[in-house]
Amino acid sequence: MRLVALLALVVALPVLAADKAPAAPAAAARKIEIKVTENGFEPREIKVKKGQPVTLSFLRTTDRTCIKAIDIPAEKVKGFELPLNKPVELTIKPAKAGVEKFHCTAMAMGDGKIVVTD
Ligand SMILES: [Cu+2]
Repeated sequence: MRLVALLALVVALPVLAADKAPAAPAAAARKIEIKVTENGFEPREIKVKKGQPVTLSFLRTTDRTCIKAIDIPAEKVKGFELPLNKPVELTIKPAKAGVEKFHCTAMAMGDGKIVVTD
């Protein structure tokens, strides 16, 4: 009886471990918080690694600027809405080193920079 239970456990363990494996990569995305205040983007410049997914968490805390939606042309992001006082997340995976700019959709203002390094 005891042997059967032990065998069942030995058989079940690798299955349980295998079940959990696919969830790991999603947790790997680094998160960077960017606020949109009366001063614009804070921080205005962020640094990321090429080929590594990064989640940008935007929180707009003011209605007094024109930054209510943003574009990141290099990532083909256009008109990404930033609701007031509600964090929104956007995951990108920069493919090459360099500087990717982000700015308000309305007037291309804000001068945000994503510095992508090798
Ligand atoms: Cu603007």
